[in-house]
Amino acid sequence: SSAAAKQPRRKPYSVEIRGQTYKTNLEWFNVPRNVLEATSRRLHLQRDHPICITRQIIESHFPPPTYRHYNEYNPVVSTVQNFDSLGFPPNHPGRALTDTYYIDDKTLLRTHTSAHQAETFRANGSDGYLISADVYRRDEIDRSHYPVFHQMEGARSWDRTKVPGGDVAAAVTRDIEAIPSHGITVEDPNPPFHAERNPLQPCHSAAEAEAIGIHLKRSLEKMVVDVFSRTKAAALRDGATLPDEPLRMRWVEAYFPFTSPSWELEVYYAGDWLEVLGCGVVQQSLYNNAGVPSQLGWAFGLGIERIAMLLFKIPDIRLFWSRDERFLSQFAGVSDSPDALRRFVPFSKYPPCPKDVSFWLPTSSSPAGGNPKGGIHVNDVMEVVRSAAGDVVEDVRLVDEFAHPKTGRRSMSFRIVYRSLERTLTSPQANKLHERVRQALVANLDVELR
Ligand code: FA5
Ligand code: MG
Repeated sequence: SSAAAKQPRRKPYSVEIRGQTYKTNLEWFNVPRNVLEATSRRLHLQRDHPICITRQIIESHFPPPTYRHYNEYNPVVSTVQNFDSLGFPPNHPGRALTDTYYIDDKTLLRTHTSAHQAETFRANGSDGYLISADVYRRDEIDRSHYPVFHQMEGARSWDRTKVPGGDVAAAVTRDIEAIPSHGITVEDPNPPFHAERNPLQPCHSAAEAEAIGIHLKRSLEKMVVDVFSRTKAAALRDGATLPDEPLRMRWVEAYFPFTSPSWELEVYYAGDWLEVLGCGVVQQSLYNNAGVPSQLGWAFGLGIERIAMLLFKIPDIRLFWSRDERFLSQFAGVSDSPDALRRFVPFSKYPPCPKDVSFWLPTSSSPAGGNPKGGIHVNDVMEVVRSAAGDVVEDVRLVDEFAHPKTGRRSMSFRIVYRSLERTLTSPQANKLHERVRQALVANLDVELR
């Protein structure tokens, strides 16, 4: 079996995802088994799961009938849905095999809920919508990144044909006045749009874009303020003494191919600014292509895990995937009565086992940085480690990279931190896992261990 372990796992000719069979293209298919298995979990729909509870709390800020809620979209989408329909250029790095999980050259696991914007703008009979779903990205491994996570997309549109004069600014301003004020000062130093950095779209009046931006920002700020007040209330229920730390939020300018102007919202958390969402004024071409050219409005996309980590004080993103009762039981009953919400109590802190691995790259490899054809991309290493050792891997970091001065041969060193969330790893167990990782690196990436 040790010889078998050294063979890279053969790629399947077809895969089943949510009851549907997809033929794979062996040159493109790059979805490891653990990621494939995650497609059936649907944590955002699992009652009393913190991802589901967080979704419900955010949804309560964007209620029907103004916002229609979509929670069942299939994770398998086309490159047109995920990229082209949103204006991503053909050479955008997000399309690379190193960043995205492909079934075949035109079919992939969505990397964001924006993949459903076009079809939802086309079909939606409401002024707005929310889409919650699992999304998939080849990415780094640490306590706030996991290859599968959940996003919520939101959008709100106004219709030119339904307002006098065809300018929606006044209608949007009336809707802003209906948003309850949250009483928190938010840092927002930039102008509502900026000719070079964050341009107004030619089809919008300045007043329209400005009003839409304000409506968007107030709606999201109010949601974040509510999440924080729930965390605070939970702490008080636990009898905790609170550090006198006010909520701090700030808006920063951003870029997305499908919105302009665009922003990201950051929240100050544990000594650092944490990005929780991206958003902006929807590019008019999306409405035009969806057959609703008289509409205009905003869209956002947020990371549900990021909000859930703030809400429950969950320290590690892997915990969301735990089936351990000591994790799940802490949220029992909260889907029905959100006021019963408690902060997460870690079962115990198990000791970390850091281990290094160094290897020579295959001589055919390209220069540093790696390209998907010849070289080794850091994301490829991340994935081999995760596939070989599973969720016991807490963190993987490139710690050294150099070329041999004589031979030019390249070497990489990674530090892998093993730490179970559920038990203490014994030293033989950690060694065994690390050996499995080392052999998997050889088998899958053709490296030579140093
Ligand atoms: C997007 O995915 C855009 N689709 C967001 C958007 C929607 C913009 C609509 C404009 C209009 P981004 O890649 O920044 O953007 O991801 C959005 C959020 O998802 C981030 O702010 C973060 O909260 C969360 N997120 C991103 N990567 C990860 C990850 N690996 N693990 C957990 N959460 C993540
Ligand atoms: Mg971002």
